[in-house]
Amino acid sequence: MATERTLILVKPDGVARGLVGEVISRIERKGFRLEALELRSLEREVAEQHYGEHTDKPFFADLVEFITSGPLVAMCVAGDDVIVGMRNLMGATNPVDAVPGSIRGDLATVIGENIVHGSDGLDSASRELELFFPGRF
Ligand code: IDP
Ligand code: MG
Repeated sequence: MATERTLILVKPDGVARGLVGEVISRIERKGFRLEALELRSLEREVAEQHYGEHTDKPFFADLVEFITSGPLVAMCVAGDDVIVGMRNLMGATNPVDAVPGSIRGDLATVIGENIVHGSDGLDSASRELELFFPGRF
């Protein structure tokens, strides 16, 4: 068991649908802690850096377009094994495969609008937290 931090986003679809409270509530009920929270829009450059690993994917342009399409909520979430814990709370990337009980399994239907982002490892967590909350963690 390790205490970790991760970057969680409620993406523009989640904000537009009024699901910020729902997502935060699930995070808090699980026992994870909010250490930073901000409602903001993403500049294209930040979005492209955030999703840098997907630059060559066919869906990259749509992904950047979508994540910059409206306000999102960025959070630093901390807790025991929070990186994998949040990935489990979120559910599979494609809501079709996400189990009921998970955020994507309960609340989303299509892969392009799957409500939440969560860092997928220690390295991406520190890189993404630095991108969204420079110098704070
Ligand atoms: P993750 O969000 O579960 O970590 P990634 O593979 O890192 O999933 O992909 C980032 C985001 O890009 C996904 O959350 C999803 O919104 C979108 N995405 C991933 N794969 C596809 C795809 O095949 N078509 C369209 N969008 C995709
Ligand atoms: Mg990912």
